Amino acid sequence: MKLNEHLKDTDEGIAEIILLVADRAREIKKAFLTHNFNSGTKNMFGEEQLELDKWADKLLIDSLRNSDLVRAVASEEQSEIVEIVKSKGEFGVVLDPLDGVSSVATNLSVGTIAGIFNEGNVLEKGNKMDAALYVLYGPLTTLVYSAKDGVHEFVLDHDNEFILRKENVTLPEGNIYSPGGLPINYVNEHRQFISQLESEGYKLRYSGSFAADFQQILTYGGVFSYPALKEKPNGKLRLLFEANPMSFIIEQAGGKASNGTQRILDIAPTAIDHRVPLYIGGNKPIDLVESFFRGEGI
Ligand code: P6P
Repeated sequence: MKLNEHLKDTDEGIAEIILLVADRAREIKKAFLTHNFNSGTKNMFGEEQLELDKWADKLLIDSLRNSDLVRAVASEEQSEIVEIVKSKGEFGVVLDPLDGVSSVATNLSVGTIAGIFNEGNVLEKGNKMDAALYVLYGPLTTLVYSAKDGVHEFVLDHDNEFILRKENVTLPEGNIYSPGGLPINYVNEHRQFISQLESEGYKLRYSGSFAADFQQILTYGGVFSYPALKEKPNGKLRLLFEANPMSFIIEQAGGKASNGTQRILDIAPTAIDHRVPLYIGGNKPIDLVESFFRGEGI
């Protein structure tokens, strides 16, 4: 089944935005060979922007602007919200055009992450999100989406069509842990959590590309974490562009996402560059880490 067929019962505007991102992903996939060099600029987080970052950001924002569906876009690569004043549409889109792009240099998988709000306020809590998706550019190019009707995975085939690979994906019980941040900077509760996982035989898999590491958790089960660190109490990952869309998806797949004390989707964004400590994966490890932050421990 093709992606557009699978979306036939989804809200028309949401379906069109998902298909738009899928269409641009076909172009992004081809661009890795030609746009992979430094742009000499930095994003609002002070991170080096590859030409690819800026090119993919412009490609997606221009398409969303021209769709006449979207009123506002918040992108990891834009320091302000892009207001599309003339749009007839009301949707809001949050976007990480190319997450983990530094991994392109080592030919590891990278992703495009997006969240969609029916009402255009892109600073809404994630629990107001109406759909989320990510494209993973790896040995295969896959697209995973949810529009509150389960999680569904598609793969780009030889005819450049996204074909259904797995419907109603659910998070299995598993023992992968994907720990971001340097151990030397761990806070005590996180250190206790990680050593408990290791004592239970969890296996470390970490690539430095959130979408790729998330895919491993969704496929094999376990937990991804980018925690509060001694020097970075809010961790590294961005609430709007990374944590919320993937937390929406993991909950639809039967998992959980927390900052250690609170459900990610219930956190009110304070600004577009809001960062959060992130634990995302199976109920068991998420409940465990929250018990450590409550001081209950094992
Ligand atoms: P580190 C990429 O820049 C990113 O935002 C996520 O994709 C990834 O999980 C994280 O940062 C990697 O951070 O500190 O391990 O390089």
